[in-house]
Amino acid sequence: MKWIELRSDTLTLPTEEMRDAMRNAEVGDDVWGEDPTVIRLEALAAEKVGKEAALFLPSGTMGNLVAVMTHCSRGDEIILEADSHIYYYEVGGLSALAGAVPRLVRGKSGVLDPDDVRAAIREQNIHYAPPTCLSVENTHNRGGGTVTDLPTLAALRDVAKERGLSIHMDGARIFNAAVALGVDASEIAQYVDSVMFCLSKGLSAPVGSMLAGDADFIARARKNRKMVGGGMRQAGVLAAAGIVALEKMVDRLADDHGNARALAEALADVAGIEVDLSTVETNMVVFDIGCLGIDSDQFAAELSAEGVRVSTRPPHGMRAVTNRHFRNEDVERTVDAMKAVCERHLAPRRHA
Ligand code: TLP
Repeated sequence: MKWIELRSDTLTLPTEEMRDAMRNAEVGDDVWGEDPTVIRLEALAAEKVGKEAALFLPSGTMGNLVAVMTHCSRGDEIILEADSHIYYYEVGGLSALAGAVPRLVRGKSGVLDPDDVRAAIREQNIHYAPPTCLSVENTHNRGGGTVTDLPTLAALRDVAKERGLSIHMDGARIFNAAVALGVDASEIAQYVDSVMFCLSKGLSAPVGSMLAGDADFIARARKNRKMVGGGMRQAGVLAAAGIVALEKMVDRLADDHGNARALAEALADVAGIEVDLSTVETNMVVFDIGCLGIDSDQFAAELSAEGVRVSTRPPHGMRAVTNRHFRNEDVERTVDAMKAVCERHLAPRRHA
């Protein structure tokens, strides 16, 4: 049976072109600054987001951690959306390792309201941790892949600057946001001082994320990356795949968005599934199965037995992430599998 894999776009496999590029990559010791392929990737990444410089890291988590370490001193306050990946899914590294104190602001499906952020930045007082950085996630994972648009980003930037804060973007999926908005990623990134983005999600590289910003910021970030063990020696074999990701894999994200939309619209008609179509802006479909009387883990296990894998958002939330291995013709099989699971639980209730 061919699996339908919707747990995450992180599960995408490298393309043949990436494997060829990896095999043939020219390499050197990147800690010594001598890996020509890493140097090429860093220059390309900086250009794509319109920044002076960029740094190659093994993961998005390390990219965000290094960004927080570089923006904040220990004990500084960082303002984040309440369900942001940095806060929710990165093992508390922002505090445990970077020493930053999170101050959370709840957005609408992950999108921050600049007025709420302004209200959260407290005037300085002897009692408070100094607010130093604002972090914005675009697209927003737990929000359902939602996009923060350019006017909102401009307003968030203005709020941060009015109060002397730097601004970081967790842009793990910035290219999904760019495709959804129909703009270059650099137009999005112009509003932030630093941006982290992943090569290993919808862009299909096997490993790697980038942190971009001005040259001084990236020089300091490079030192912090070394401190947390992210200096990678002959990393050109990985960077080579990243170059293919940035050059060849961005435009096709539109297919993932179309497939997510088609899947969401079909799921909206399935009894037992609740989906808010207004949040389906990119490659994610978040839905709720609470009315089936089972929890997320059980739903995922039963769906897996039908050949479809999705991820869970306990207690009753589910997430499906479209990616290049999921084709338009897979929508029907996916929906049929979901219907089968729902029916199994709804039918006895109807007869009760
Ligand atoms: N997200 C993963 C899981 O960690 C939840 C996924 O499957 O979506 N920022 C954002 C917005 C992310 O979604 C992720 C990964 C990261 C950062 C971290 O990237 P990695 O996995 O490379 O450390």
